Amino acid sequence: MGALAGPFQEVLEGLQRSSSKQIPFSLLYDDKGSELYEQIVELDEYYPYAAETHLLEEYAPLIVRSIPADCVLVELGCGSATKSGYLLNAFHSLHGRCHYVGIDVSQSFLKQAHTNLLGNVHGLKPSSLHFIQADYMEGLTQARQAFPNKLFCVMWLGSSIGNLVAEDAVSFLKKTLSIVGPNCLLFLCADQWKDTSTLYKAYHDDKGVTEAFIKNGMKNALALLGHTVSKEELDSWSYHVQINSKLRRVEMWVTFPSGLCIQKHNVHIRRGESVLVEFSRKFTVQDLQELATRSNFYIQGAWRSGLYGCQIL
Ligand code: AVI
Repeated sequence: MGALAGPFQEVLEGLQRSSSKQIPFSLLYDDKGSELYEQIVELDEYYPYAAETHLLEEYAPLIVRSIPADCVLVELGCGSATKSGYLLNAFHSLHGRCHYVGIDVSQSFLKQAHTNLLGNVHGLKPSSLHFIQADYMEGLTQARQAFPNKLFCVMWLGSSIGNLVAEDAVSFLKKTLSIVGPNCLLFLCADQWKDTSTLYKAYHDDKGVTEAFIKNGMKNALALLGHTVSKEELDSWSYHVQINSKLRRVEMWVTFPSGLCIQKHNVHIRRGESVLVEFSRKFTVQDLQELATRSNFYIQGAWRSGLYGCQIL
């Protein structure tokens, strides 16, 4: 989907296609969607959140040894900074100091991050914490202006890179590099490609929370085109998850049994047609090598959770 178009244009472009209809995943995160996402990360089946938390909790002391002491830790989409807190704690214990910039669009998340970090990182001074309410690139630009000569370690947790197609992921990382400068470090969390059954269950949970999350995103897309979705209509849609091994991604689709026509915008969804609402890419080590190379980074260290605990690649 076009990186520069606004959401309305992106929805139009994605739904006016005669086949492979799609909507932008950003529409998933309105207030209701964000609430549902908070429930998703608590689900037993949704392993990525717990796995990443475990990895950071357990191995932060090892990970931070790769980050120079004078680095400013800059976090994209910091949320409440629960997971990054483990890294900050370890970094602060190792170096006796830690400068941090949290970037998020949500002011309430920034407040929570501030409280959590001060509570969880022993000895951290309030003056070492900075918060910027902005989108990622604007936030990075402001952070660079605030600390013009500092080495940055940009942290992007949460496996959100998986919600971008390969080209967009490369553009994103290149843009990051161009804003923060050639010597920056990147700490990126990405989910591993794994067995189909684990992947399927993580996105097709028994309680139907992910289904509600995806249908809500679809509803938001149609609302942008002026179509209000009733409860009956929403209930008539079916949700399905497809594991696309070729593209190494989990795809989340909504099917319209009776079709849908929004004449005013020339949108025609046929009976039984499906719309791709979200995908989540899962990576092999080789995929990540390729991503790094194409984005002008090189991999200095990697930590992977698995059957044998954490492995350094
Ligand atoms: C935010 N992102 C990393 C989640 C994922 O796993 O791709 C979004 C999500 N969609 C359904 N469940 C979780």
